[in-house]
Amino acid sequence: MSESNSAERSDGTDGQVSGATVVAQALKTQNVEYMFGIVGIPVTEIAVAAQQLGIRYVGMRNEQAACYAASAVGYLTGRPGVCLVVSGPGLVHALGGMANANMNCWPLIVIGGSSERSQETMGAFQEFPQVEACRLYSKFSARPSSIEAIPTVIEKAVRSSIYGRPGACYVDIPADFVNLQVNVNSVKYTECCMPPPVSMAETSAVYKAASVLRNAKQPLLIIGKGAAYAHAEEGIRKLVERCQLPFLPTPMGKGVIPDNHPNCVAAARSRALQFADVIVLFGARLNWILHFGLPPRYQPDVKFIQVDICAEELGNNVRPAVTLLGDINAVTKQLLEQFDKTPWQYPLESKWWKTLREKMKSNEAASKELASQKSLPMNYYTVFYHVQEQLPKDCIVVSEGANTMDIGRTVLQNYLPRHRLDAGTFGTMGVGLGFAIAAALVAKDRNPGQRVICVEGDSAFGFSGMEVETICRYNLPIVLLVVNNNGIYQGFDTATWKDILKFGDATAVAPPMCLLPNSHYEQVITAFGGKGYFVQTPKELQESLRQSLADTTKPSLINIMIEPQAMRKAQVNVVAKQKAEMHLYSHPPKYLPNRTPCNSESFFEAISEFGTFICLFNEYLLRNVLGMLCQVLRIAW
Ligand SMILES: Cc1ncc(C[n+]2csc(CCOP(=O)(O)OP(=O)(O)O)c2C)c(N)n1
Ligand SMILES: [Mg+2]
Repeated sequence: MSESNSAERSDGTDGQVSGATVVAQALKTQNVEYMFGIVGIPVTEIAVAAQQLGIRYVGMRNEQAACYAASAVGYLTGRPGVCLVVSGPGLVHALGGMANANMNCWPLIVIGGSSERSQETMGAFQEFPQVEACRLYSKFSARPSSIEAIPTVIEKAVRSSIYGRPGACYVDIPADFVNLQVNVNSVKYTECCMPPPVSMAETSAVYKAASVLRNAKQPLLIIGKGAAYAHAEEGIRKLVERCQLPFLPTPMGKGVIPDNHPNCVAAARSRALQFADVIVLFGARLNWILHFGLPPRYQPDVKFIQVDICAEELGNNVRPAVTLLGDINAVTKQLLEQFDKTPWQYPLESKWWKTLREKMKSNEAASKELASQKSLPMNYYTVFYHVQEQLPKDCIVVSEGANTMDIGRTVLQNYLPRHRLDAGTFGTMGVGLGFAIAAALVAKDRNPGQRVICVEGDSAFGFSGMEVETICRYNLPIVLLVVNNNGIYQGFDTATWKDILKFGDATAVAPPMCLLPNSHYEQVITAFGGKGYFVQTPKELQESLRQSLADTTKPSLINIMIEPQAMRKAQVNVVAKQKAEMHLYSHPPKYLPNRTPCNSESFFEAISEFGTFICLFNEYLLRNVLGMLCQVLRIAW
């Protein structure tokens, strides 16, 4: 591997350079642009050295959020961001971010300070087996053997994070390296690693895939975030339009082709999955988000064509009809070549298209009906329809929560690739503010004027809420929306909350999903100089959104009060209903009073990946709470 001497580049005085500067210079040589973290012993000097070399340093309020932010930079730019953490607890906090990045297949570098090597096993300050701890959460985890070895290890970490399936990598820097000086000429900086090599699928497999697709009666393309990461938007759009195929984005695949494209069948998601006979997966895994590719959510004989960068992914949970191993962008072009040679178009007047269109129409009508409800407090749909009306087309949407994220995803449109970040494959709450911070930094540098809209459930917001201070400190172009239903999935209004408390201490009687009703989250941002709004009506929501988007001088937070018992819309879904009934009646909740099965359709409906679970949960919640209240009332009687 070629190396370049650093003599002119390092800032060593008297021909000496510190370990901290070597770390920073090695990262700079690998084109790392952003570093997030929290300083302390022994990494403060690394952050300072990084800043001196032109790496942007963002001080966060918790390493978890810092790690989420660094990983989002990796997804958005294709170059890993760095998360810098102190030893022991700092590193442990970052593990959540590493796990999340690895699950999402996003590149990330974590640099952890660690206790001095001479004190190892002695109970040193914040001593922890960091390299071992990171192995489970990363693709590569190592400690350089000397200061001179730091550049090679950092190059390997950066390369590993972006080659093959992207992921998290860890580099451990012992405290005694940080301030130790070595001769500047003894450190060689490994050149910036090359961009990942582009691999293509076997020609025979491409040919077979095209043939399977041509013979499909009810085809469907599924576009995952792997396609977004691979910048495959142009090719996939051409394929969709040339062959007139229906497509479905996964949550973060949204925007690879705009959501308002006529071939997008997101509004008929369950129907499309359940009856497709050939499904092409572009960078989308058959995990829980896609119901494992298995019946009853799919036809038992559905033919999957899997396009993925990772060989180990091919064949997970199903036996695919065709596997196309390679870079998604390159493989899409290979497929397009087949349809260039022998053009083919799926008939737009087919029964399949008709079914999908009808289903989309009825689902959209049901959402619109809910959105138009005038009752107060507002429901989710009313809120999101008003947000959608004012959402800038090029904004980045960050979202987390359960109902907030799931319903929001169906209403809030994405028109551009890599413009949606959410709880992702790991379903992690707490990612929102870190992601928004990363997206806003990248936006500020590359698309000045672009806004980040961060749509948070009230519970989700709480996980990393103190990052509002970070947002204000760096004056980032973020509008935070907290969709406040006083709880996790659902909550109670103030009067009910007070009634519950009459029966005992909150730890004994408050349902576990409750949060304090009527919380004024907007005051969190005003504490730091941002603009806060407390809204209860559509008019207040519209006005606060208008003002927040018009004000480019400071970030804002809109706390939107909604009906605490608001739910997703009802839909007839026999599968979910059966599953829910089977589960509930074989696992009766503890407080369940004897009663006949509830036949309300609404509890058993599911339209997206959280659907079945949420339905079960709503039913569970209702039964528990009602049952518990009955019990409590009986006792009080
Ligand atoms: C790190 C983590 N902890 C806990 C959970 C479990 N969980 C799933 S969604 C959720 C919060 C949902 O409430 P909220 O954000 O208020 O959204 P809502 O459904 O009320 O709109 C929680 C705690 C999780 N997914 N991740
Ligand atoms: Mg909530």
